[in-house]
Amino acid sequence: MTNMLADELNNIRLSALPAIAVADAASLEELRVSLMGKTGSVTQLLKSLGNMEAEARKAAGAEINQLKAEITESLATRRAVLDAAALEARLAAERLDVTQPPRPEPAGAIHPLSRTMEEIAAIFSAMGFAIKDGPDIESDWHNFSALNIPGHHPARAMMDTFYLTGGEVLRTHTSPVQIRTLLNEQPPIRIIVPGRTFRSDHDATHSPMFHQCEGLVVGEGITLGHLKGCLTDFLSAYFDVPSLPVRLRSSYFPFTEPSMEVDIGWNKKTGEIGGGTDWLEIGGSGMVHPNVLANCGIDPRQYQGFAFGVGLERLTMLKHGIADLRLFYESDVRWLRHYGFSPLAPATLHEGF
Ligand code: 2U9
Repeated sequence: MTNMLADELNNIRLSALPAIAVADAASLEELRVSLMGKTGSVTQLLKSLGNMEAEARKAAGAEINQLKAEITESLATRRAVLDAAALEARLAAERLDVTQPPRPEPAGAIHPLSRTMEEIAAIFSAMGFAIKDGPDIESDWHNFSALNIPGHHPARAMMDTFYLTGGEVLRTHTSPVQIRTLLNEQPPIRIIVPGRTFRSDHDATHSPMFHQCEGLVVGEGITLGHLKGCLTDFLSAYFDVPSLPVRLRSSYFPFTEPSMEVDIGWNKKTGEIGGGTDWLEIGGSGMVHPNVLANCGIDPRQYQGFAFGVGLERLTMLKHGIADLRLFYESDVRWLRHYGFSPLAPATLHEGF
């Protein structure tokens, strides 16, 4: 090895290694390129080996490669130090304080109709009723004929609905679910059916889509006394009035015989439920018509039943002082914020049952 080469190697070593040891990320890359890149000084020295005699090349090659190894190692050491420092800095900058309280996000609200359904479900569950549901689209038979409403019956006009091209209808009441239950299960049966219903009606007090909850009890020896007791317990719990006056008033439905409107006592002037001497219609009821039981394969001489129906919008409006039915469906978040219920405050009315 010539003295000249030895000096050059030494110069590179003395200038490169201390520079690498203190370089930042950008200058480290510059140093790497200037030393080991295609035209870097160490690379040039390696290339110059080609012009040497075999003997000299062996000695020089070993020295240059030794320098190359030292530089490679110090580059790697410095890079590792810089990477670790960069990671530390990032971890410090992106630190999350998990003990910080959450931002006050606007909470969602339970729609008043859903709340009413939950309350009714809670009350009837405590009385041993099961909760059923079924399809919105029904056959003519399940919605009308099975319920003792034949094709020519004027009740069909009162329950005008939306007819689908295949002959099905949007159900006008939840009663088809009771029909399905009577077809599939044996008495004793105790069910309520909350759900969406449809009629071809649209004005301030009627919506083409609305909600009902119907109930059905079928067993041996079921009487009108059971019907009145059950409705009285339900209505007093729902309106939170312990001795709510309940009156059954004679009426007509094709699927019940006898049939009765259900009224509760209130004060028409003040709107107070349970007080006063006025009566307010709240739903319908009756003893299940023998034809309906027979249509479902249940012997009406052995089994009797009672049924009832209430409108959920009406029950909700009365309890919470909501004046206009149409507001239920407008999805106005200001209305929902006012009349909605906290998801964290579940129905508690049935406490004490
Ligand atoms: C079966 C047998 C009998 C369900 C009943 C009513 C009376 C009734 C109305 C209340 C307000 C509908 O939403 S509303 O307009 N409902 O008056 N519903 S008896 O009777 C049945 C149901 C199913 C198998």
